[in-house]
Amino acid sequence: MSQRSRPNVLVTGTPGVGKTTMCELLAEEAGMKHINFGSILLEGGFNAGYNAEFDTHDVTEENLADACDSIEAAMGEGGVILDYASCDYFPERWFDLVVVLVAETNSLFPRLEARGYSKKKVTENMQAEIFQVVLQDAYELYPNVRKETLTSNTVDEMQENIASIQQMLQEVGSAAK
Ligand code: DAT
Repeated sequence: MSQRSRPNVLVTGTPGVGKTTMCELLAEEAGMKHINFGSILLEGGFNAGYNAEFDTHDVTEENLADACDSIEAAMGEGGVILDYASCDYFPERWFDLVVVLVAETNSLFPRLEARGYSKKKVTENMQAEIFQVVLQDAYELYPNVRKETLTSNTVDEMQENIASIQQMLQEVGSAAK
């Protein structure tokens, strides 16, 4: 049973949809703790080194398990916004709300290009968004948690999303799981 006093939310979605930008603002407004899981993998050394072919850091199952262990205490305390482009390894018991951010291809493409991603990496991420890979994973993996899909094409939409997530967090509370 969950002992946390405040709800946790997972914010997931394809790279570039706007997770980190929104999570930083949400954390500030709501007085929550923002955990960027990608940064934990990189900065905490939970990776198997840079892979030039795929322009990314390789991450093993053991790395993921260790990185999850490293945030277990914070998740147990509650009031966490967990931000990551995949949700495969996070236990359902961590979350009171799961938000999948999505963006139109016209919005996403220039954001990925602006990051200096290789053509291959831009294409992979565009395809992942079009085929709703992360969205489908989230809806399959967390059957018992409230899930919402929010579009993040414009700054106005991002601000609306921040307000509606705060409302949803009040509605879900930190249900015992
Ligand atoms: P993610 O964390 O999902 O990879 P990000 O927050 O780093 O994405 O955002 C990628 C880029 O897009 C960044 O330059 C900020 C911009 N951006 C994010 N959300 C946006 C929005 N709703 N409207 C316009 N630009 C946005």
